[in-house]
Amino acid sequence: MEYTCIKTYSLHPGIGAIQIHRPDALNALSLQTMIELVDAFETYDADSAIRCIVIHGSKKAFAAGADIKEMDNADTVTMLERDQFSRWERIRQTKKPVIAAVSGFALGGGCELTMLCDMIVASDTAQFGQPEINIGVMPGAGGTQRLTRAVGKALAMEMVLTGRMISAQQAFAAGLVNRVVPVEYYLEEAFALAKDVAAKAPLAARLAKESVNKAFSTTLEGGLEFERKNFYMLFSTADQKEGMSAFVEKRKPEWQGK
Ligand code: DAK
Repeated sequence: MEYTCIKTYSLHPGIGAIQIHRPDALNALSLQTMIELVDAFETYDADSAIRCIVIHGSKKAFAAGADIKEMDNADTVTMLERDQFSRWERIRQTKKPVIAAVSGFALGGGCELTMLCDMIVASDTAQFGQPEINIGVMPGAGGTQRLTRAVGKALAMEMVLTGRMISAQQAFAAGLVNRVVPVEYYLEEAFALAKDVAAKAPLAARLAKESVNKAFSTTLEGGLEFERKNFYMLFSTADQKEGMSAFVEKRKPEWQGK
């Protein structure tokens, strides 16, 4: 697929990068942007050379939300027919670890997109918010659910009901982001984290990601059972043998992803 709203590139081995690129609209997530994002995520997910994905926008905006200019005249049927939700679901189903590198605005769908990722590296200029209430609606891609789980009811309720943004430091204090770094270094920091993740055994990373995410959709008992099965499953991989032998032999493991 030819991309017009995003760019994809790979500067480091094992790491697939996606840049949302609609500078005139603060990277608003238009329908076309979502179609391209799904394609980029699925392409990287299917590529065995890629072990971690980094998504970012520009210094000014990660993404200022869904494209309001595409929604202002839409009715319920149009919104249902566009079936945007299925695209968000497809992104959520990415099996490889995904890191969001966020600078500037991450609002509405932009904030929701960061929360679909597994880790968030924020620049000190990042601002997170769910301002949908200011335009007469409410979050529609997980904002009321994932934000509440990430930052707790008090702050989520305040953000969703007032539309106010929080700073990167507030987001860090609330547990929404992994770290905050000066804006000059946020991409470097995100890629350093991605390199660390990409150096691990791919199947273990995939099942570990799946297991952590399971904690958000099941009981503790169900989650522990899920975790246990994934743990046992890794004992039938070549990488488990390699990882443990390498430890015993005091050498660096070489992963096959098998
Ligand atoms: N959509 C379209 N255009 C946008 C945009 C957006 N969300 N945000 C900014 N822009 C455009 C502006 O219209 C402006 O374009 P021109 O007028 O120059 O043509 C350009 O980007 C620069 O924006 P500003 O001039 O406004 O820049 P400022 O620095 O003054 O202000 C701002 C920055 C981020 C505070 C402001 O632009 C703003 O408030 N933007 C809107 C933020 C917002 O309300 N976001 C939430 C949108 S609703 C769904 C899944 C998800 C969603 C919905 C459904 N399904 C699964 C069904 C998500 C919904 C949303 O995200």
